Amino acid sequence: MKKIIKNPMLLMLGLSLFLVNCKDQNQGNNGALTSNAAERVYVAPGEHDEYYAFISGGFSGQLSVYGLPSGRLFKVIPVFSQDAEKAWGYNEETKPMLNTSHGFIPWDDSHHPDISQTNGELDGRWVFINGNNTPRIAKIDLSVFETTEIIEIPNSAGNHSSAFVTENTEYVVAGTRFSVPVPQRDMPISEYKGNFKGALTFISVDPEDGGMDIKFQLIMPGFDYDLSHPGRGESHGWFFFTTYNTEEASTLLEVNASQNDKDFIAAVNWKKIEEYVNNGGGTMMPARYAHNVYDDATHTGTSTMKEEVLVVNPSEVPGAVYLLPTPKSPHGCDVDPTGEYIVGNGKLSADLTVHSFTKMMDAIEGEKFDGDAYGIPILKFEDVLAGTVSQPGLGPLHTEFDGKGNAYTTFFISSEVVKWKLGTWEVVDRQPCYYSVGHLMIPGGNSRKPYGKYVVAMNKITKDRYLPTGPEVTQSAQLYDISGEKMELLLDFPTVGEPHYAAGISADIIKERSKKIFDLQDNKHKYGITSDADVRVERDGNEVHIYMSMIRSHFNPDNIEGVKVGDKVYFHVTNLEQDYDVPHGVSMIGANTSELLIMPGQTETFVWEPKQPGVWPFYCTDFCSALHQEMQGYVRVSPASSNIDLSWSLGE
Ligand code: RUQ
Ligand code: CUA
Repeated sequence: MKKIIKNPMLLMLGLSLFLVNCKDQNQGNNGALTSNAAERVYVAPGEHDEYYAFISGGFSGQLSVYGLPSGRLFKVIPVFSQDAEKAWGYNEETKPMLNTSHGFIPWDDSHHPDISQTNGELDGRWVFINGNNTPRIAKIDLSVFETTEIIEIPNSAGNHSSAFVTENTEYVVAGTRFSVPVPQRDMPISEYKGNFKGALTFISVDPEDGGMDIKFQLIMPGFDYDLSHPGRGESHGWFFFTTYNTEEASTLLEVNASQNDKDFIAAVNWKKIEEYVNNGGGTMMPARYAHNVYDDATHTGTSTMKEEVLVVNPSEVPGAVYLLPTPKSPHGCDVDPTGEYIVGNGKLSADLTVHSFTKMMDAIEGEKFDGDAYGIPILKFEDVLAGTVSQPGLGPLHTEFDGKGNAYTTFFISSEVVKWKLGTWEVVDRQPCYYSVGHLMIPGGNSRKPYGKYVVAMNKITKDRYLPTGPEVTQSAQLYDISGEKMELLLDFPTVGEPHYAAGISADIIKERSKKIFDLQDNKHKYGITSDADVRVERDGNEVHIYMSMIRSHFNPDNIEGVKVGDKVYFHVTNLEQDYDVPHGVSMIGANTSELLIMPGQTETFVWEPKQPGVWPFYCTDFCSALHQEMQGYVRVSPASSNIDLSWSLGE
């Protein structure tokens, strides 16, 4: 029997949850709510917000788009989960996007969005986000606000230290949370130690079209890799990952993974490994993973199954990986805008640990090691330590930066945001969160140039903050003004799903590039049409293909006969509109799918398998004009044995 050692921090955890609960009772203290807070978040009707905020949906699998400072929700972009509103994962065009080596997986747990960068500054081209559960990285194109690529990550599990980009978006990086057998195989769980491995995956991003491809996987020891961030400036070329469970426990981790006084931040010199790989280094290993790409010209996704991946062991590239001791089960791993400071947010530590990149390089140079783990040199804690913020709060999770020399850390247990100074490590301000804050986000906070005007804190628990909605109440975000010495709470707004990380950017960078329509002449959809002259219905065995158009306020054709029970009826519907903000919808009674919502110039397809003879209506689901209610049609379905010819018409 293993002796279970009670950890004092775990006791504190319980105690402070109790404190949080007590605080609820005395609610009514709104923190630093100043009298003109409403004015400062008020965006007048017709006016635009200053920033976009892309807030992850956690277990919803999606990404929401908000405006700041108003907190208004503009859109939920479907990423990993089917979305009936937009037919994502329901129409034939987007089903391939949710394909994986495990088959069609229409859900995931999405945590950490990150916006593409050029020279360490946000360029607003794409947002990347991770799917934790069935490891995937998605790319959202910010000219259309749609998911246009998803790549599955083999040899990975609980893809959590993801999806963060390097300074020029050379790579989007995905680290495994759970170590697993690599390659996957049937083996006793008790043989975890030394046998399970943690893959850190570097996915290259094409500078022109953003195309993703796994460049290499670094096969690390069997720790848990929790979060990561890129180096920048001087430290560009390095990537930092927090680890916990360096004990390599496979059971009762709340105790067994809290034994070591220090875990590590793993520092990875990806430039060095890239060079090694470019010169033919690494080993190709069999691995099945899906790569799904949505083509804007064909408006269609394609899923390709890949069969191998390039793996690299740290021992093959001496000098590429080092371990920085960091107390105690660190969660967030955050790098300041200069690239000098690497903050390890030790969940179970009373102090915040900050490492220095310069000192790390000196220690490497001087070969001052403190042993190794599976051959990876461990640097001495004192040699790499820049400083500690002492006793700033309980349960530090994540840190962001304002670009003015300040850092802001969230404390889950003591439920607050704490502002402290880089270099002097003194705490200068603290504000409560309502309640149990996880991540926080300063627009541009993960770049060389943060916009240090607001911080958004994302809370796990809201209890009494809003009207109750049964046992499940909303999660929330809170907006603080950080332009002055003291943080000021301005606004509380509910979120979709559970927000983890978010990414914010000046609206000006994105809004000019936002697409208004798809050019009909560029529509290369296999079943698309560019005018009413091409409208038709074709039979191919028991498949019926309807080439249909839609324009205010009719479908063409709107009467179809000759369909039979047992047919598979494909509605390929093209929206002929070329006006901004005029989508049409289409839905069919008894169709085992959602409606389609088709943008101007776009073609989408749904399948209907009629089960009963009759005359069945379809209609437009999006209120498109004064005669929207007239936008409807009929399909006559005859018994399987009938010999009624296919025919179609409009206005006859
Ligand atoms: S992790 S708080 Cu993915 Cu911190 Cu959410
Ligand atoms: Cu078209 Cu409503």
